[in-house]
Amino acid sequence: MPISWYPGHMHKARKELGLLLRGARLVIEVLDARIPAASANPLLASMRGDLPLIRVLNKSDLADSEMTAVWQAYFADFQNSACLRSGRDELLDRNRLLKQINRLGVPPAGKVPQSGRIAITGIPNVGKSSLLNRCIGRKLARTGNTPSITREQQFARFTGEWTLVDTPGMLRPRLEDQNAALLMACVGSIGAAGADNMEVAPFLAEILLERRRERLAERYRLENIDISAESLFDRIAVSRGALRKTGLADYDKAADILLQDFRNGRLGGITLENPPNREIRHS
Ligand SMILES: Nc1nc2c(ncn2[C@@H]2O[C@H](COP(=O)(O)OP(=O)(O)OP(=O)(O)O)[C@@H](O)[C@H]2O)c(=O)[nH]1
Ligand SMILES: [Mg+2]
Repeated sequence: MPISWYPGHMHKARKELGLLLRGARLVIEVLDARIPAASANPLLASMRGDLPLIRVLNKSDLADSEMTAVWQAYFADFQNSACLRSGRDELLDRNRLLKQINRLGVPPAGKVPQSGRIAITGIPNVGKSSLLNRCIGRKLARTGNTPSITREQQFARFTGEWTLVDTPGMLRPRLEDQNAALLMACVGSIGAAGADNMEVAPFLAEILLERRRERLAERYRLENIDISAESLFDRIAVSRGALRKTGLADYDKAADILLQDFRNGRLGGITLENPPNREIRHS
């Protein structure tokens, strides 16, 4: 079953974002540092036009730190933009953001009330509302660890010159790139309504076996490190007691355990994709 998720509220969000960008001066695109390419929305690239862009590689605490640096260097080559990293251990806050805005040379707002808008955009669940709250120093926007928490744009005075605007998470209407769709599902940007765990977890298992085999062996007490993705789920079920009454593995539960462990960083910081033309790191 191909992954496809474009509920009605996203259609509305897209139209409203179009209107917002007409009056905005700067765009922030929050990306998930574990999937910096797959979490970039090509729709935004076409809607943004010539507006300067700050990419935020967010949740860097859950990604491979060295790989985040590689991605940052990759994005540094893009014109009219900047790329910052942010995570629990290196939070992008008000001061860092203001410094970057100045460095980009974005002209400050004039007297027109709309001229200082900064649109915070991105796919669902990447941390847009958390970023807004942090920058204004209070919990204005609702946050939560499931996709599509934010349903309306939210305006917040940032400085005398700038207003930050949180926007609802948005995907493309059609997810032509199914590899990217699966990566988005791995990090929790497409929820259970759009993607089947029984497809997403084996996909994730293949990547983790390639990149973090030893970490998996440690966490799930694998005796044989040369295990296939299929046997990995048997092993997870046994080591975590995810068994049916018959004693057979409960694959639904095992799939959920792997996804939750990955999403919550219990398998360590892992980046799932590399910039174009970079070799895959094995560690
Ligand atoms: N580990 C980690 N979690 C984060 C970080 N930033 C945000 N989160 C968590 O990620 C989840 C989603 O954050 P939100 O700010 O609600 O994300 P959003 O992009 O506004 O999501 P939607 O409104 O649903 O599109 C929340 O549980 C946050 O606490 C981060 O840097 N590291
Ligand atoms: Mg939000």
